[in-house]
Amino acid sequence: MSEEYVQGNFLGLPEKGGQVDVAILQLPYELTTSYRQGTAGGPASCITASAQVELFDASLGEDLPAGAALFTAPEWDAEGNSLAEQLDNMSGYLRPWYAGDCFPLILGGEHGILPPLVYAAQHHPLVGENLERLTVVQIDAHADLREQLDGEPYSHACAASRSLDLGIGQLVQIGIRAYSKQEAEYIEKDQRVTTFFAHDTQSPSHGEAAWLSCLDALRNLTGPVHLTIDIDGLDGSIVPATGTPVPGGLSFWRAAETIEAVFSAPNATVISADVNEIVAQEDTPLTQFTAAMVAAKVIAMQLKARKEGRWQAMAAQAGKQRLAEPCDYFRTQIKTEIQKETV
Ligand SMILES: [Mn+2]
Repeated sequence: MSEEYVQGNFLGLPEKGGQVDVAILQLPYELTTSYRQGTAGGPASCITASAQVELFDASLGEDLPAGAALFTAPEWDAEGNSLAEQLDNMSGYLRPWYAGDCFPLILGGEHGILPPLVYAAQHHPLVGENLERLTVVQIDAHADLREQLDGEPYSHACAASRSLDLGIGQLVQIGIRAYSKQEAEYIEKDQRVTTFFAHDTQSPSHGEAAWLSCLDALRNLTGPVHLTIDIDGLDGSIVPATGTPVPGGLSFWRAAETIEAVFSAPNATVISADVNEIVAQEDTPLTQFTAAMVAAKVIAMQLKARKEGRWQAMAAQAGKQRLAEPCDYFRTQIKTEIQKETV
């Protein structure tokens, strides 16, 4: 714990005036989590649990924040009367954080935050309004490649397929172990999707070779990357309160190695990350603490990438106060889909 612990700030770290190098943005969004509810309180519980995370990261070789300015923004206020309006509001809220001057780390909230996040990320200078340039690396138990779940195409179970619909160039999935036949066929068929299944990487007999080839693939990524970490990608035993905990997942160290590999890729730039499906566990804070450790690892590796020249600010510091941009993409989209169905 830092000596001047500040309540409500990630890791309790004090802020540095108006400067923002890493922005911690909380999206307590919950609409479609299927098995268990509680993602709305997740981000705040993760901030609270982060008080117990050690500031020293061995790979960074320093205590966080290592001279950088962390800013924990007030929670997104979850406004919007419909699903489409909420998605638009989230996207509009995130967009100014993609100016290229800082690194946004988003805490969720259910995985349904991914499509509005990707829509906002297209405005990052390295993406330049062309989502084909963007690679999404997804840690998850689920493929999230469904067409719809219970009739809802923007369900958390469709987060990856909707992101592909938005036009991202590449999707790399890690930890996947719960998926449908239709999703398996999608993975087979769509050239943009590379999946490292848990039955390979976590296999007691051949897991090590599969894991090393996964890390290799990550280090060979090129261009802008968004890292989306559904905490249910980690083994259910360390995130038991998340919406749908699944056995057979990544150990904490495999999640950490994934983060290290993505950030160390010499020809890629990680432009943002999210840690989602965080749920406050009540008997012990294990789930939110695991999420906080994962988020702290992301920050440590971002600062290391900065130090080693793999991340540079591409715009002047825009400070803490950022006005949401109007966005009506999802309202237009969802209307169009409803019209299509009724025709
Ligand atoms: Mn997911």
